[in-house]
Amino acid sequence: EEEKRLSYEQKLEICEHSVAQKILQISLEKKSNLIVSADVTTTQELLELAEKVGPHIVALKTHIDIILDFDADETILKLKDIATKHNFLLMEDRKFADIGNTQELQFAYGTFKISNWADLVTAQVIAGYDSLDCFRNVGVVAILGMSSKGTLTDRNYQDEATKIAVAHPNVFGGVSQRQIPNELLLFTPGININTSGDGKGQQYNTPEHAFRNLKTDFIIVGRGVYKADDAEMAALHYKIAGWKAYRESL
Ligand code: 5FU
Repeated sequence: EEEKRLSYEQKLEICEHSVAQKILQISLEKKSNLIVSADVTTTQELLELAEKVGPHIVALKTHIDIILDFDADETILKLKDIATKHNFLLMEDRKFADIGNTQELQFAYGTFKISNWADLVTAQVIAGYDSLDCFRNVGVVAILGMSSKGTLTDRNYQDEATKIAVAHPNVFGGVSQRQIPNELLLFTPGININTSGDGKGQQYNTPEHAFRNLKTDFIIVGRGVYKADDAEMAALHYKIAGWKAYRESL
């Protein structure tokens, strides 16, 4: 079942979703396949990190509900300006996991109004195909497999989840620690060059593993960047390592 790794140019030909097209174009323009996970807890830290890593990334991944002082104008308008300036997308890692009607409310209402600003969101597919219908005007990255020790996303779950992801027009990508079909873009978290775990169940691999063995399209790095003494240098380092590993996997 192993498929040949396609280049970003080849993926542009087969991945028709508008968000897939956008992120692939940004990759080629910036020679980057790096997504930084901005798991910081204040608006100031979020904006400062976005400014620093912005030139090196294709997307900034957020967990917007961990921001202590969230404010639609202060947090989101400013983040959007930085994203426009440095040409990256906003990926909200909400991991929706409910029935369609509830997800529709969580997506558009409440404090965070994710539908107003996110270019792409993550969603579980545990509730089935129809639960993904609500994600209009956004790209969905389906959670197919998780990076943590003991995850329940075994081979059978992943195969069934992948069928839904491939079939649903709102879905253009998947998160996994395994290779997935070429019509989806693969996003791989659990990447860190300096350590193999965090003592809380997270398991890390290198960019080389992700590109060579999983044939991933994008690596997601959190603490490896935002905990570094110099987050900008760390982002540059992961960007270069990711691009080199991609080129070598072709
Ligand atoms: F779907 C997943 C997964 O399987 N593993 C993850 O680690 C998502 N993540 C997210 O990527 C997680 O919620 C963090 O936001 C980020 C990884 O951060 P780290 O600091 O690089 O471990």
